[in-house]
Parts: sequence; C-alpha cells; structure tokens
Amino acid sequence: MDLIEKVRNKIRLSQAEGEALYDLDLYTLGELADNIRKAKHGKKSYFNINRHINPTNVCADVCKFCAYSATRKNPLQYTMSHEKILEIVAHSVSIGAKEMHIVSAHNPKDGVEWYMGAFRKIKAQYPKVHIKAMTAAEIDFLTREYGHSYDEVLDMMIENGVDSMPGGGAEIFDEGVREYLCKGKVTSAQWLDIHQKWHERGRESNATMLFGHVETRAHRIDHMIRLRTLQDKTGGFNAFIPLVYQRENNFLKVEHFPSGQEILKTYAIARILLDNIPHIKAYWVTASINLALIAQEFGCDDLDGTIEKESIQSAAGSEGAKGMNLDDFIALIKNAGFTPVERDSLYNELEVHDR
Ligand code: V47
Repeated sequence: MDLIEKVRNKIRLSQAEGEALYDLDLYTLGELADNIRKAKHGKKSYFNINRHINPTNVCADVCKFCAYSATRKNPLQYTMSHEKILEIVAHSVSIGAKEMHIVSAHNPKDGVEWYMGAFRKIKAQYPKVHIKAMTAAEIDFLTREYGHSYDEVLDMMIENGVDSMPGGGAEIFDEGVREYLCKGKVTSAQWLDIHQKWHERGRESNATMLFGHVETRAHRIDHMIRLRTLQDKTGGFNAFIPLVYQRENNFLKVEHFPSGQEILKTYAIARILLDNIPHIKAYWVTASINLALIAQEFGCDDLDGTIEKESIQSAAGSEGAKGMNLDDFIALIKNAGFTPVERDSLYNELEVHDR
C-alpha cells in the first residue's frame, strides 16, 4: 500500500514514512490532514480567553534560542512579587480571562514556595480560574536546585491549585540537537517522564516542539513519534503545539528559516502522525495570525487564545506582545470559513460562535 493509501486507511506511520510525508506536495498533504481534522472536529476552531504571565526572566539555564531570559543581550532582570501577580490576575479576570498560563525562567533566587505561594493565592481568590503552569523544564530545575523529587513537586502543584501543565520546554527531543540548543536543561527523557507522572495523577497537559532552527525534518518526526508513544500509554496530552522559531535577540545562529509551505507541511504532518492527540494548535503568536488562519486548512483546529500580553516569543521578534482582541479573533476565524468555539483549558466547549 502506498503512503497516501496508508494515511487514508488510518494506518499508523513509522519514522521513515513520516519523513517521506514531507516529499508529498503541500496540497496533497493539506487534503489528507484536513480530512482527519474534519473527521475529528468538523469546521470547529477552538480558542480560549487566557492571559500569559511570566513572573521572572532571571534564568540559571542558557538556551541559545531564548531572547526572553535576562542575559547580556537583555540585561533588564525582573521578578514579580505575589502582589504584582495577583494584580495582573485581578485585571485579567475582570476582562474575562478564564485561564492563567504561568511560566517563568529558572530563577535560582526563588524557592519552590515562591511558585507554590503564588498559585495558592491565585486559587484562593479566584477558585474558578484555571491555572496552567510550570513547564517540565521548570519542574526539573526546581528539583535540581532544591533537592525535591519530581513526584514531590507535582504533588505540591496539585495541592496548591495548578490545574494543568503547559507544553513548554520540549524544544526538540533529539539528544544531539538538544545538547547544542539547551545543554543542561531538562533532558528529553526527563521531560517525557514528568508529563507521564502528571498524567498518572489524572491530570492533562500539552506538548510543544520548537522547530525551524537547526533541526532536520527527521528530528521533527522523531519528536512527534516520542510523544505519540507516551500518549499511547497515558492519553494525557490534549494538544500538540509546533512553535515556529523566532529569530531575533538570541544566541542561535540559523542559516535557513522555514518557508510558510514548510510550516504548513509540518502542521499537516503532525495531524497525520499524531493519531492519538486530539488537538493540533497553530499558536498564532509564532505562526503569525495570517498563517495560523490558513493552518486551519492544514490540520490545525486550535489557535490558542487572546493572551493579553506575551513576553517570551515577542522578545525574539514575534508580533504577539499585546495579545489579540477577542472580537477580531472571532471575526478572523469566521471569515476564514471556520466556526469559532470558545473552549475552557481542557477543551470543554463554552460558546459556539456559529451565527
Ligand atoms: O518552551 C523560546 C519557546 C516556549 C523561542 O501549552 C521560543 O498551550 C519561538 O511552551 N522562538 C514556551 N519559541 C511557550 C510555550 C507555550 C506557548 C503557547 C501555548 C502553550 C501551551 C505553550 O517558548 C519554550 C520555547 O520552546 N521559545 N524562545 C523563540 N525564539
């Protein structure tokens, strides 16, 4: 059976077959991915009303791709007080945010209690707000710095009000590329182990992949297959989020950036390969809103949220710093021919904008 037939017959693809998908033309791949998307979600495109909070940019780790952490390129260090974080949450809740997506750099000056105290205070004052917080990279950092085990930190997160985990810190799982990009940070096996432990607690998370820098197509496929393997065991991933590398203000030397076609192919391939992950997110902050809207035709069914303020990718050149106006977001999705569905953080539908 040829590759296209295999995809149409929902036969699971291997590493080599995943790589071969890139050789198909964009429209064939798009059609294959769109059929899968339609079967799963019809014309629905999901988004949420969320707020990103990045409480500190002081970082013990050095990732070459990062323009956010305080370094000689970005000497302005900051660490928010709990009062400041609560002020942000109060404002965001007052304008409709239902999810706080809280991720930080790895600040050696802040103890575990600084993180947990912030979550506890948010949950005490805003019990209905969903706290999506702590990448596996942050969890790994806290265990190394303060002598806790993964289990202890994960249990503390639950006790203090964290509802789900974001997908950050995955970067690229290939050990060679990872060593070059972010030596010393959470390893691929540890990243997967932390998510597995979180899922075993009955909790859900997302998974990202940072691409478009020095990795090859084969590395992307390998990354997706490692996620697929874990998802077979736990079923705890909600969404896969391919993050398009943003190139400014960092230490990574990249010669060739992916074209729009390559980005769309990668989304489509993710939809085809990850037969056990329900949602593929075209994170508009890194894809650009224009490409994210088109990505809806190439397997993606989620565009993330209104965000309000973004600091990590905008430091590296993305245009998402000020978030997205809700009415504009809904109108853009509708005008692209899809049905905007406001979801909560776990993909329960809150409002279908079908008129
Ligand atoms: O892990 C850092 C990435 C991630 C750059 O779970 C960069 O719903 C592009 O994980 N170019 C953090 N990306 C953000 C993240 C995320 C975002 C949206 C939704 C979710 C979710 C998770 O940002 C890091 C890293 O891979 N990042 N620098 C850069 N120059």
